[in-house]
Amino acid sequence: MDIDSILKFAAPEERIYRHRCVEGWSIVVPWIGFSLSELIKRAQPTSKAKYVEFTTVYDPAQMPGQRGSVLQWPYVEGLRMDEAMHPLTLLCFGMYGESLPNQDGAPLRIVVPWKYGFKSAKAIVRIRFVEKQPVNTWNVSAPNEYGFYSNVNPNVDHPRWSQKTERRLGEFVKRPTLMFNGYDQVASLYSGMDLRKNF
Ligand SMILES: Nc1nc2c(c(=O)[nH]1)N[C@H]1C(S)=C(S)[C@@H](COP(=O)(O)O)O[C@H]1N2
Ligand SMILES: [Mo]
Repeated sequence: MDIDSILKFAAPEERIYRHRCVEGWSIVVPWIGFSLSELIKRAQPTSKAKYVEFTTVYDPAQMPGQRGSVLQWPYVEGLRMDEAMHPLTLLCFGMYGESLPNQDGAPLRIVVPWKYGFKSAKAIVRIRFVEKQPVNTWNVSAPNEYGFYSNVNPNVDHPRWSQKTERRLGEFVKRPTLMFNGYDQVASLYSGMDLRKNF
């Protein structure tokens, strides 16, 4: 599927989402896109597909940060199929009323508003449906600090800092962090799961 046909799968929507970084700051962003489910439906994965894996651009000539080994490149992220199909999961190609700037993940990224920011893979070049849980880049880098699920959760601290509060960019006083970043409608995806173990 080429980018021009993907962009025509559904009408673009503006979605104003809270974004909570794992490092304790947050921002509200007006994204443009449509539900990732629109693309997945057209790809027609079989019932063997349990997860979706996103591989992103690796181009050290253009992206000097990739010349070092801060992380294992390319940056890879993943979602469980039901998370990827959730209507809140956005396939994103714009923000602030304009097309997505390169640094925010042009031409295509995902935005998963109830998870920490690093789950929202930018500059996607390949999407695969897989049986096994994808290995995500930050989890490879520090498995005890960054899990696969990474749902925003004020009750599960990062090993090096509290996740109970956050600083909204531009504000001085910290605000309380909300479970699932306030997107309670996703809670049923995790019923019966120990979110302390599956951090
Ligand atoms: N391809 C790619 N996607 C990525 C990253 C990255 O390094 N490479 N960083 C992640 C992290 S840690 C965050 S906080 C968000 C930042 O998105 P923004 O640059 O639009 O603010 O992108 C995520 N997606
Ligand atoms: Mo981040």
